[in-house]
Amino acid sequence: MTIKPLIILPDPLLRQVSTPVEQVDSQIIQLADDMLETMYDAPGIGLAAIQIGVARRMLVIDVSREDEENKPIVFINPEIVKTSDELSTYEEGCLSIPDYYAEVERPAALTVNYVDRTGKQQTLEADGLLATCLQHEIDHLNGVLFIDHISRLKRDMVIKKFTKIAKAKA
Ligand code: GNR
Ligand code: NI
Repeated sequence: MTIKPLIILPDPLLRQVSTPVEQVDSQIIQLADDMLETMYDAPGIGLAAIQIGVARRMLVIDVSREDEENKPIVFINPEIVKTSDELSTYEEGCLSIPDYYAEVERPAALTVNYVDRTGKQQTLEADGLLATCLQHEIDHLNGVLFIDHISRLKRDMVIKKFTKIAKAKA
């Protein structure tokens, strides 16, 4: 397992649409394990493959509390098949947009079909933080960031700030 460097805004990779995983082979399992190690190291509660530069439809999540044992979940080719009419608001952050947080409203619950780390088709019903995190990660697979769900003024300010930082480092 390897900790990989994180892709940071405004890297255009974050806007790329990821492609489906065709087969869960040893390379994909290795990628999932690297993603988990990178997520725990950050630390974060979720990570999409594109955040370490791999444009495949894969994400990992662990929303267990610190005083609980780890509950890693690997989602391959996730598809949202149902969302609740009820909405909920969470303060979101993103490992690719360090130290910026904003409230985002999303469906409070959803049902997701996906392939697990063993190649088996699964269905999961989620609510609470897991539902929010799943939607945040599935957005990444489509090149969408949580700042796309806030006001244009705020979004433009964040992008401007991170563009400046990237230029100063270049
Ligand atoms: O670590 C993370 N925390 C978080 C908090 C609220 C809503 C979504 C998230 S996901 C984020 C990690 C990340 O950037 N995943 O793409
Ligand atoms: Ni994110």
